[in-house]
Amino acid sequence: MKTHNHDVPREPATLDRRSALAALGLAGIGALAAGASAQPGSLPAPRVPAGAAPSGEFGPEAFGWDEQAGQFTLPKLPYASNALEPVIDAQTMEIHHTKHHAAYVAGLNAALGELKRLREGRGDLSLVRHWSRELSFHASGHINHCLFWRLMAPAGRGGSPAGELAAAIDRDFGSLDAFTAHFKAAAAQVEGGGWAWLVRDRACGRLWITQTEKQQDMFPTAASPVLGIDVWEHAYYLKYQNKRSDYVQAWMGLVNWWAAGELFAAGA
Ligand code: MN3
Repeated sequence: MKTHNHDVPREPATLDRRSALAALGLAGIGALAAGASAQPGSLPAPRVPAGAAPSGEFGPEAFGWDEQAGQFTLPKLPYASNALEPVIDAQTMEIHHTKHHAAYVAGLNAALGELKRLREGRGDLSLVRHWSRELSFHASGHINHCLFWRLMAPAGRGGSPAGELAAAIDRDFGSLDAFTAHFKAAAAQVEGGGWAWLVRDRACGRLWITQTEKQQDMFPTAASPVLGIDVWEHAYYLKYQNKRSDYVQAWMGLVNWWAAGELFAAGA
């Protein structure tokens, strides 16, 4: 597996951060960038909810893009593989990260490479649909997992909804309890493998709860992710077997609300 060469000079963190969020397609990037100080290497003032510490979770290292290679790499987990025990056991984390997530990275790079070959006249253009599907599935799978790792924190470390995010949850769901009940039901009822998401719709600014089947199906076009839970069986089966609802219930105690606040601000 290719890794970043950390000896290569890097752009100031402000630019890396903007690029990383731009790669995600998140709106609000201009707002983040506009908060940037002129001092090289300094972080912009993130528009996180009042009272919430900026988590800085979603810098370029979160997404593993290697600009020189023009490929993605598998990002490191932001904590030890046993850091989320007992809710998520270390073996599940290790398999999920080094096998499943790594496979999405490989599939994404393969799709990007094959589509490039087609453009260069070295492939079969009738396969565009196939490789476009591969691109969509694996790109979504990769980014979903990049977000997922950082949207979790060891129990008791993730804070709680604060500031603008907390106010938006109250406005759009009525209460945190009502949000939680809706979100857990959405996660429990994903048909097959998929995800439940709290998203901020960029067209109206409201928070919605959505499901995605597989990695990307049914995701609303203007939605910007705020919080997501992986409910593919590989995320929980070793410990929870068929009891997905038990996993979802326990998972709510791992939410990194600082990171969710950062995504909420970026999706304005
Ligand atoms: Mn997964």
